[in-house]
Amino acid sequence: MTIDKKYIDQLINVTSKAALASSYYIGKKDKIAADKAAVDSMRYELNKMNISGKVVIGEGELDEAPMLYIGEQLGTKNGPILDIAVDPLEGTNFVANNLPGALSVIAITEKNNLFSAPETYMQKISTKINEKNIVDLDFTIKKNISNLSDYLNKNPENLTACIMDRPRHKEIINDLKKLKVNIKLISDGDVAGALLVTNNEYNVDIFLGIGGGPEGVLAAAALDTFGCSFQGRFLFETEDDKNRAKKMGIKNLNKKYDLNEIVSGDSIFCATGITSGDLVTGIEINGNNFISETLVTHKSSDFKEKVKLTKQI
Ligand code: VTB
Repeated sequence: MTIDKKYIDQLINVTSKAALASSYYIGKKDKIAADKAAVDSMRYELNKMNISGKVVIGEGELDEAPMLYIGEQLGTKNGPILDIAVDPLEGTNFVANNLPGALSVIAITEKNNLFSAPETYMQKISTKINEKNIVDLDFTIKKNISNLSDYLNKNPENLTACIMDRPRHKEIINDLKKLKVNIKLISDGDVAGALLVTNNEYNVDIFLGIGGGPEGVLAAAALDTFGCSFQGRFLFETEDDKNRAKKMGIKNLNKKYDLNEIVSGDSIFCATGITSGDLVTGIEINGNNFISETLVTHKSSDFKEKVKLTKQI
């Protein structure tokens, strides 16, 4: 079974409209309003689609954030049953402060093919290669870099690692420095960070570190089509996190997941730029029209392109 190509255009429309809605808050120092604008637009557009969609990765659970919450049903119910992961505004700080890299992101799969997880942190690693036992979450940084260096036939000083700038990454960053690996530090936005391994134009060989779990699942959906590797381990730290995970059917809380355990089968992924960043350019308003750029992947048709769209506001 595959997901019909016709949904590609419809999803580009969904993330483009959400990006436009959020773009009105660029530089307005209001993360909440920027997020709400993207969420409301995304829900409105998804509800027009002939699908029977269920949010499996969203903006929290019903009791805590009643906006595109996990379990929410979307669409006219007149169409295929799909799992949906959303991050209507990835990089709230970017929009609030007019910084590069804000995205509106969605991924869909067929029913039960997208990992359903509560919002917790996730330890992640992604690389441009798709080969087992070269790079692994359980290996030391030294072993990963040495294996990657051998595999790519590049000295560590010619490798670049992307990682979020967080105190929790101090040790990893120190290890990378000792190995003379170039480091690309990002302040937020680790969906985009993980996707920088997908094309040599970004000059990133490996992405690693701890970021949001939902962002990990979304990135995995795109990395699958690009044939890149991804591994993630959810970090359930509090008792509350552990209980929520168990309620969602997660038995082994320490499990390391390979890409295809997080996303399987066919998928479509769309990430539209709100502010311009490494991956895509931001929303441009031109009179009554707006122009969006969306990174799109569709697994079964091996489609992976950046799509520019001009639409009436
Ligand atoms: C990341 C990143 C987000 O949160 O998941 C990160 O992709 C993780 O949380 O853009 P911390 O900020 O607590 O490290 C964001 O930076 C913001 O939602």
